[in-house]
Amino acid sequence: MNMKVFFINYLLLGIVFCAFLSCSDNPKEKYVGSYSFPEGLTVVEKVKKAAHVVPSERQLEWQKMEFTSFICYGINTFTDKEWGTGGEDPSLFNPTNLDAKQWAKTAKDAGMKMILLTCKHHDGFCLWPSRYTEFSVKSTPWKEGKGDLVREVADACKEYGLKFAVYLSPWDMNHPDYGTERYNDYFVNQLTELLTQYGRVDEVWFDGACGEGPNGKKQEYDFKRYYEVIRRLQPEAVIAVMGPDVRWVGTESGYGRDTEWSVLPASATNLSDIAESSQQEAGSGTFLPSGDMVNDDLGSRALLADAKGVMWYPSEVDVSIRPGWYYHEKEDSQVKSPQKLIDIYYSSIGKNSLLLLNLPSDKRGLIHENDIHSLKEMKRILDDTFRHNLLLSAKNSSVDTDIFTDGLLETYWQGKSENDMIEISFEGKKLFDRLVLQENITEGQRIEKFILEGWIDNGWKCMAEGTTVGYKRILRFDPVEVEKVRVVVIESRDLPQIAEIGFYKASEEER
Ligand code: FUL
Repeated sequence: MNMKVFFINYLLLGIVFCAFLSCSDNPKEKYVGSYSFPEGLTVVEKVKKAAHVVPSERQLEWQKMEFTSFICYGINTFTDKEWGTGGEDPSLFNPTNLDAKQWAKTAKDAGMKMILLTCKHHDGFCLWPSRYTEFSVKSTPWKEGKGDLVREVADACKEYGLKFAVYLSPWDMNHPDYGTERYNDYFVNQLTELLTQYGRVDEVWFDGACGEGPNGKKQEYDFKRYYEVIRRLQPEAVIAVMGPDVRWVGTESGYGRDTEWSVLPASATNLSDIAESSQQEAGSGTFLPSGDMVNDDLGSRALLADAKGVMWYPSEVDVSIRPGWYYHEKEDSQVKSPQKLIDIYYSSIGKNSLLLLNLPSDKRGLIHENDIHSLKEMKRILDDTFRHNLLLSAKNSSVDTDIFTDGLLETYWQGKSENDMIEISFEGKKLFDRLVLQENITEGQRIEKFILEGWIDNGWKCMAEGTTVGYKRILRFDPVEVEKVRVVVIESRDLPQIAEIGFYKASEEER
């Protein structure tokens, strides 16, 4: 071979190799938690970068829980109020038959994975005997002041294999230091008690409410300091709502958005803060996502175009099984029906959110029979719907369908372009009206638009359509009987990666 041919051959090989690199999806391109856009990126480049932002380990574990329980309990339970005043007589707190195991069993039986307890609500009353205040269970007749409800719930969670989370209201209507810097010390002391005395804590939930304290002053919360304490003492715990790991969906109705992104634009200041305190690692993650978190559109291409960076900030839907967050006897007849809870399930878990459902315990210290009945029915009916994935009887597919039913995000189909499809043939005609999709979010959230098509009357017809998928998306549509379907990704931030697919026929009792 002469030198010229040798050179040309190598040049060609080089070009082919470079072309391969530039069009292949580099699986190693991952940005944990957040990514700051370099100057001069085009919208398309920004969108592609956003596709490679992935959850931190703690965020991923949190997301996989899907369904969790909130328990609002405290002095309000005994005064029949939603918000207290901080001036209540602690001796009013006197549950007659409190059984934290009944709470844990109820949550476990319903398929929930964690209990979040209101250790202190805005009134300042503590469910544990804090060393730093007398306004707690230790000043009550319950167990002659020797009780510790945080311990009882944490222990019950361990016994039932549930995770445990703490709600500690920064707003405190009782503490005399509220409104001064000393209050931040008090708050950190309380946080430290909760994070060191009860074993593992999986989520810390800070409410956004900031009202006046006993002196009529408002407090400047030192969130950065609070986050540091949590990261140091419980590095696996996510910090929710007023925190860097989990975002409030924006309503308390139980209904999430049709388009729910876990990767959102982040503002400039916020990005430097994130980099500094490194949300990626075990940093404190001080942040401020850009824009209004209750808007309908949180992640469109138009928003990304103006963004300085992006962050993984998934949505949590909190809603109560009753009209109020606390137990009120008059609401015993207003417990949400199983069908309403099922609708909420589809509108939260089925729309890329985690569902945090409040089950307020009553004055006895028990979750009321009516609430348990609704929950049990919800679980029974949903189990019935999702008992059998029709994909298990697929006979032919453009992809090996085993990867879609193994429960693993890490085994997935990757499209060859941003609009690609998977075709599936069943053994004979199948009747169904639910489609479940999951993206491999360990490599990012990408799908922006998809449709489900069925082979009907010798042609492909649209059966259902959706926008974002994320961790989980469930579509409900009128029952159709088909032998062949295809899941078509129409638009995606980068090559789509689908990890799980399910086709189901809903139980008649859902309606
Ligand atoms: C709200 C609070 O004001 C309610 O009392 C309740 O705790 C709910 C979960 O969050 O912001």
